[in-house]
Amino acid sequence: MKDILTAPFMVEMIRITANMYDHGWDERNGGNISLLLEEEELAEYLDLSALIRTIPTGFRAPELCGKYFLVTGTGKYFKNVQYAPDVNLGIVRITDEGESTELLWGFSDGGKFTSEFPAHMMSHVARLSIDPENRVVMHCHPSNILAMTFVPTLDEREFTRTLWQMCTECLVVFPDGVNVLPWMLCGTNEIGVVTAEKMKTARIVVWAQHGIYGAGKDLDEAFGLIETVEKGAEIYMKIAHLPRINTITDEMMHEIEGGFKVKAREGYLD
Ligand code: 2HA
Ligand code: ZN
Repeated sequence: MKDILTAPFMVEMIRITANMYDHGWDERNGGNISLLLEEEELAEYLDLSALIRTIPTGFRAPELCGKYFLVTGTGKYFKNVQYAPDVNLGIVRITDEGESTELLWGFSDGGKFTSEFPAHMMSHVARLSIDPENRVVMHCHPSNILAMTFVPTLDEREFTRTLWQMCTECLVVFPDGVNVLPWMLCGTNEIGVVTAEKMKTARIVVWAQHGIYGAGKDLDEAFGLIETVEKGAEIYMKIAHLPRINTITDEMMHEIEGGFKVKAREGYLD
């Protein structure tokens, strides 16, 4: 059996949590990540019949039954993952129609997965139904996107268009746009259900006055998505109070569509 701390998925998870912390996106215990693992890749590192304990989920997700996730722990700090991965991360197998999990590695202080496990798992179900390659759901609290949810309307078309206008790369990186949820209590099944519904039409869901969810086929893609949305929001927060003399027009965005072979979300450009 190979050392799991050398597994590419583990190395990448440790690097990305440290990087996100360094970006200021994950203060204290803020943020959480879940990464879908393949049974074959995991079997090189773990005895998949050796279960440590079971942890109930409190929701149903039959679509995920038998699947494996590397996930961040509840109450754990991203800044500490690199120093004690086995305390701050865990690997679970989903069982009982999604109502329970079997812990196979990690959470070695008796901990459990993130309080946002419902939003993560339900979002995996939603994204996999659209894109079978999806592996990652990532949540964090970047300052500018959070700040931006106080200023313009939360109308998704308007919010998305504002971000697309902030840098040329925005339309290229997230042509599917940004979905937005009004403030809701986090850590519940209810916010999980509505987040997952929003994940069916875009890979980014903003939680007003809280943070952002991104999904992708790997950690880099989800990170890059969030990074680009946050850059757009940063530009917006720098200019929102100033008269806007120039902008990226819809005509220019149609040029971007042609040049980069991307298609803006239906009805979002004039
Ligand atoms: O606790 O970010 O949304 C971590 C969070 C909750
Ligand atoms: Zn959060």
